[in-house]
This record gives sequence, structure tokens and C-alpha cells, in this order.
Amino acid sequence: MFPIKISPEVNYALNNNQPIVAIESTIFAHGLPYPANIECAQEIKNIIKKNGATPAIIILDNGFINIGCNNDQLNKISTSQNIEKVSTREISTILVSKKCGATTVAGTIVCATAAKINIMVTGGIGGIHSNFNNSHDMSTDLFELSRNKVSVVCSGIKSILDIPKTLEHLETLGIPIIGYKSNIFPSFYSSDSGFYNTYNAKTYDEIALIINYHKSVKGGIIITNPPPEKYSIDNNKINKWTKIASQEAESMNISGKKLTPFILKRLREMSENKTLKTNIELIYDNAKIASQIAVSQKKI
Ligand code: PSU
Ligand code: MN
Repeated sequence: MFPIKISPEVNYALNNNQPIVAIESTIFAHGLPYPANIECAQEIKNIIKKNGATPAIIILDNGFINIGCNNDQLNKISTSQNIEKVSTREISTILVSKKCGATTVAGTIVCATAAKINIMVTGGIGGIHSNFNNSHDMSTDLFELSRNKVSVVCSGIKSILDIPKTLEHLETLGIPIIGYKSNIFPSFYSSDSGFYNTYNAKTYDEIALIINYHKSVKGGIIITNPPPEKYSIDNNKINKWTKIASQEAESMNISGKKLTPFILKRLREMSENKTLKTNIELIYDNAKIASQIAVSQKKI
């Protein structure tokens, strides 16, 4: 059993059967720069509250999983340089070492499950890298989605990943990919990818019912939401910048956990901060959708 601290706000919601939305914290620790990260975190919490649910940012700190971190902890993960990225296999060791860690989608799913929260929000989930055949690099996010009943609202997968390979694997794992009012599987910064969701849901109630029926199966569902049209960036531009950044990373020997932060930083620079704006706006929209689905779930 994990040592868990639940914030009074989240505890109240759990005890009163109120909707709760878990929030991945790697976005703030490793995805967005300071001070955009901390502003984004506060705004996500506001959006979730405005839409009738209780927000729970999940982090690891001083030997505990914190479900609903406080402002000091949020400040720490947003400003400190040495916050660990916590996926499934890091959870127990980071707890024992009492270090501070931000959870990935996989880490958030595991912690949310332990706290009986069944929906979470993020920007983009992990998936399969294009060089999978050589590297075998596939995110634990897919695996945790397949064995926990936590649904994830996102705008697709990280922009550097291989969409068709990831979609194939999600099919193998039996994970439904439900678009909210959309047929198209988004490619994070862009509302189009040339690939499709498995279902286009017209209402939040419909998605809540899908989640309810899917309880009979081990595993969660993915709910995709494209970035708001106003902030969507042309896919060709993103692909071009990503290619340049990947080549730079290779020539600088940047790989593993350092790769995504490096590429995101270069995309920000090459796009003159457009990717940053899109990243933030899509998370806000995903937070709204996750809260509305969480509210709908309580009506069933
Ligand atoms: N999307 C991004 N940047 C990120 C991530 C997603 O644009 O840093 C993080 C998320 O926390 C996701 C994780 O769960 O990367 C997946 O990492 P890995 O491939 O190491 O499992
Ligand atoms: Mn990986």
C-alpha cells in the first residue's frame, strides 16, 4: 500500500461522492517553462472548479503520494530544477528516497487508482517512438491505460511520437479512443493528423456512459480533444520543426528523459512561442471536458 496524503478539498469530494479530476504534474515540472507552468496550474484548477468538479494535482513529496498538492508543493515542482519524472516504476523508489517527483500519465493513473479517482487530464500522452524497431521505446502510459479504470482526456500523443504505431498498439490493448465531437485523432499542436478516433461522441453524457459500460473490461479509455481551432498549428510546420529539433538532439547526444524537454524547448523557440500558447490552451480545454465528463458520471 502506498503512503498517501489527500488534501482536505479532495477528501471532502471523495467522502461526498462528488466529481474529481486528477491532473498530471509532469506538465508543470518538465513540460512548461516557469512562470507559465504555475499560472497554467492555477488556471486548470479554476476551470475544473468552474465546471463543477474538484481538481487534484498529483505529486510525490517527502515520502508520500499527494492527491491535491498545496501551493508550496506546486511552487516547488514549478521552480526546482531537480524534480524527478515519475512513471510507474519510479513511484516506490521516489517514495522511499523522500524525493520530490512529478507524475507522468502512467504515474498519475496509478496514483489516481490508489485514491479511487477515475478520470484525469493532461496535454498529450506517451506512446510509441518512430524508432521503436531499434529502441523498443514505448511509454508505460499505454500499459497503465490498459490495466486501470482511469480515463484520460488529452489532445493525442506527444508530438514527437509515431501516431499510426501508437494507434495500432492501443487497438491491441483494447483501449477505446473516443473523440469529443470529433472523428479525427488530434496530433497535439494540430487538430488534424490524418488518423481517426474509434468513436465520435456528441455529448458528455454519452462519454460518461461509455466509461460506465467499459468498467466491465480491465482498462480505461482515451478521450481526445483537438486544440482549439484558433490555436491549432499547421501539421507540416510542426513536423518540420520537430525533425530539425530531433536532428539537433542527436548531434548533441541528447536522449532518454532529456529528449522531450529539449524538443519542446526548441519547438517553442522555432515557433516564436506559438507551441507554448497552443499547449496551454489545449490543456485548459481538456480540463473543461474532463470536468464535464466527471460531472456526467455522477448522474449515472
Ligand atoms: N507530452 C508532452 N511532454 C511531456 C509529456 C507528454 O508534450 O513531457 C510527458 C507526459 O507526462 C507523459 C510522458 O505521460 O511524457 C511519457 O513519457 P515516457 O515516454 O517516458 O513514458
Ligand atoms: Mn519512453
